[in-house]
Amino acid sequence: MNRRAFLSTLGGAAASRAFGRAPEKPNIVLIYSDDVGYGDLGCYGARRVATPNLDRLAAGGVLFTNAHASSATCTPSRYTLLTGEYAWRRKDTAILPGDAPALIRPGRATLASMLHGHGYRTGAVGKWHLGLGEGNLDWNGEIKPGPLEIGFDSAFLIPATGDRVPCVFVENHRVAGLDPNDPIRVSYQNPVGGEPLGRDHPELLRLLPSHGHDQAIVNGVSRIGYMAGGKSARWVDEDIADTLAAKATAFIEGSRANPFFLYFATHDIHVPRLPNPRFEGKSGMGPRGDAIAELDWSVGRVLDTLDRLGLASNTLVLFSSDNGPVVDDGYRDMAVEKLGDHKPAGPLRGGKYSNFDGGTRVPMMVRWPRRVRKDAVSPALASHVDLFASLAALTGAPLGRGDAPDSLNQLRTFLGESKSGRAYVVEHAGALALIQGDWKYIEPGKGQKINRNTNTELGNDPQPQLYRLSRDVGEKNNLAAQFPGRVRAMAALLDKIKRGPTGASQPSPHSSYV
Ligand code: NG6
Ligand code: CA
Repeated sequence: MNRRAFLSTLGGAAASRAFGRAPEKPNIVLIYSDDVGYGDLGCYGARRVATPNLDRLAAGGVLFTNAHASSATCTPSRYTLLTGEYAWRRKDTAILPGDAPALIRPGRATLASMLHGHGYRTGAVGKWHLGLGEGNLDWNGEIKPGPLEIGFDSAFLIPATGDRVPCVFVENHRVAGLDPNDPIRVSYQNPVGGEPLGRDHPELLRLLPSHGHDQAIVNGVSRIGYMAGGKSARWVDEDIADTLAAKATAFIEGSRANPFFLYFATHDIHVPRLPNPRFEGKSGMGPRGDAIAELDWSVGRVLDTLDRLGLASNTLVLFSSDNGPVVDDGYRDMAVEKLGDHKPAGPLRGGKYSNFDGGTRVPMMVRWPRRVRKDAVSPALASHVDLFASLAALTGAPLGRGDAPDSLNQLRTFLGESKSGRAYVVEHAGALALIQGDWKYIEPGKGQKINRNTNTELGNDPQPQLYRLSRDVGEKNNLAAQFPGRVRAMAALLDKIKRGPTGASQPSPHSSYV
C-alpha cells in the first residue's frame, strides 16, 4: 500500500490529523469572457488573431470540445453558473436592463457563498448583469443587495453591460469615483437631465449604432438607457480592460494568504468594442478581433500574476464564455466588413441568441498543474451548470438540500479525468434543446428563424428538430422525420427535466433520468 492508499483508508479527517495539516485547497480563478465563440481563439483554430496567453492556458491543461454555457445570452448563463439552477426555470432571468433589482436574492446559495463558507476569500471583478439593489436604486447611495450579499467578499463591477447605463464601476456598495456634487441619475423609461441623445445627435457620436443603442451618449458612444451626471465616475471604454485586469490581479495579490476564488468576468469581447489603442490593428479584423487580442492580454495578466507569486501550480484556472459569438451586436464597428474568413463559431451553426450549438457551445479550458494533465483535449459533454456541485466536491463542501438544484458533481469531467461527462444537457435560447450523447433535439419554437439585426440563425422551427451531432456538428440535416421514436423519447426526457430540478442535491437526482 502506498502512502496515498494508506491515507484513503483513514478517511479525510483522520488523514489530516495523522499528517498534521489538511490538504491544500486549490485557488480557483474563473475567467468568464463575454460573447466569445467556439472559433474565436487560436487554441480552437482561429488564425487571424493571435491568442498566445489563452493558447498557453490550453496547453497547460485540458481543452474541451463539447462544453456548454447554459443559455445563449448573458444574464441567464451567469445566473445558472452562480446558482447551479437552470435559468429557464424562472421567468425573470432574461437579459436584464441596467437598473434591474438583484436577481439572486440574499440567502440564496451561490458558487461564491459555498466557497466562502469553506474558507475561500471570494472576489468578483467585471461584468455583473445580474441586477443590483431592490429596485428604484439610488446610484448615489448604498448599492445593495448585490454580490456582497450572496457570498463575495469584494466586488468591482460593470453593473450590467458596456452598452447599458450606468457607465460607471461599482466597487462593493458604491459607485467608484463619484463626486457627490454631481449625482447620477439613471432611467430606462425616459431621458433624464436634458443631455443629448444618440438618436437625435449622431454628429456627437464616434461609434454609430446599427440597431438599438441610441439613447444616452457616454464618451461619444450612445448606449441602452438614459443617464445623467456622475461625470467623474464614468468609465473610459478604452481603459476598461486595463482597469479590470488591475483589479483582478490586485485581488489575487491581496488574497494569497488564503485559498481564494476570483470570478473575473471580462467586458471583452462584448459591444461596444473599443479596445485600448495598443491593440488597434492587432487582428486585421477591426475592433472585434482586436478585442480578442485585448482579452488575451487580460488573461496573460492573470497568468503572469499567478506565476510571479508562485501560485500557478495550485491554482485551478477555468476560462470560458457566457454565450456564443455575434458579429453585429448593435454598433457599426466594421466587424462584419472585416470578418473575412474568420469563423467566430468555428464549425457550429448559429451564434449568440441561437438554439443551434453556436449559441451555447463555447471554448472552455481548465488548467491546474498540480492535478490536471497538460495538453489534453476532452470531448466530454460538460456544462457550466455543474461548476457549483463540482467545485463543492473539490473543496469538500456538502451541498445543502435544494442548493444548486440542477448541478451535478462533474469534477472528474472538469479535471479531464472522465471523457464521458454528462449524460445529457439542456441548452436554452428562444426554445429549449436537449443534447444526449450524439444527438440533439430542439423543441418546436414559435420565434423568428433569423434575427435580422444580428443576422443570426436562431434555430427556431415550428417542427421538432433532431441532429446527429457526431456526424453533423453544423446541424444541417434535420433527422426528426427519420427517427420519430428518438424525437418522442428526447421530448419526453426534456418534459421530465422541465417538471423539476435534476441536480445532485435533489431527492431524486439525475440517475433517475438516464
Ligand atoms: C441586446 C442588445 C445587444 C446586447 C445584448 C445583451 C440591442 C438592440 N441589442 O438586447 O447589443 O447588449 O442585449 O448581451 O439592444 S449579453 O451578452 O449581455 O446577453
Ligand atoms: Ca454575453
